[in-house]
Amino acid sequence: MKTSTKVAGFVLGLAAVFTLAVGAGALVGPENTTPDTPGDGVVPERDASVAGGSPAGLTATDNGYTFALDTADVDAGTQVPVHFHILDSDGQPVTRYIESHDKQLHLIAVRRDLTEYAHVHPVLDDTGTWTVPLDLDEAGTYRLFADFTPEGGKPLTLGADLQVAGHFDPRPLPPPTATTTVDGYTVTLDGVLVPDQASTMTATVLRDEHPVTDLQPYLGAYGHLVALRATDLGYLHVHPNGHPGDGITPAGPGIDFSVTTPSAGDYRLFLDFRHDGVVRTAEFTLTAGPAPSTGTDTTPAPDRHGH
Ligand SMILES: [Cu+2]
Repeated sequence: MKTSTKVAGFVLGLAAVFTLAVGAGALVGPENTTPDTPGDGVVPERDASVAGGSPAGLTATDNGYTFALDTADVDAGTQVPVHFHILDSDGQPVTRYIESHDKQLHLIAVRRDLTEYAHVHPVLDDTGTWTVPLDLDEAGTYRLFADFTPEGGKPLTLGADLQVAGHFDPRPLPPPTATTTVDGYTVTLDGVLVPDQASTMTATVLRDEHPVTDLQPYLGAYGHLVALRATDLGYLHVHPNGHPGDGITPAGPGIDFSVTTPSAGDYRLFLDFRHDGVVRTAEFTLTAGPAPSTGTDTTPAPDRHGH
């Protein structure tokens, strides 16, 4: 069948470009730096909304696509069914997507005070309705990020708010810390976030103080790092340098990421990693300081008086 052949071509093309990018160590920055025209063999274009500009996820509509929640408010509870659509510029539900990291769409849900984080994978029906059960025991306003690539479009991350009714106890942003524990694992995030510059961050995973060297791939990577800017929940999704099975990337204890933060300020970072068959999330607060003012700036200042 012609259509499926074409789709297979797209997917193969995407896989090829993706592999090349990883091989060159170029998989840097947010997920939406993946190619916008998979299969064409063109050099991937970076999303201009990220490099040196705004992070993703700050709007519900971008590039003609809209993230529309069927219901914008629900009662607190466990496994609350959430339905939504991705609409095209004609208001029609999108039914065809290009897979990225094994999924057609990744949904991140986080309460706006940067607690209650979840990264889940909704199910699509053939009318274009996405459905996912979310644990929303804690009331408050949640930011939902839909991270996807529509067939024939570029990768996008759109954001929308979901109001969860009930008694709301906002919590302050946890103080900056580069080390955190989850389920007996201690994870340290080394490196310095510098606004507008790529910096290498290394997550090191210990279990009961022993280095973990048999991390398992989760959605095609040893780690998925989501960074949210504390002020507005601007969204960065970063994947590690290297990938499982490339012969050079170790399965821990260290996972290297190349992170470019869009501005100075506080960020909450969520690292998903898989070990012993369980995906866990380590959470950090880091502050991106001002760029170093001495010695490192090799960019000549623009000559405003030039004649
Ligand atoms: Cu995902």
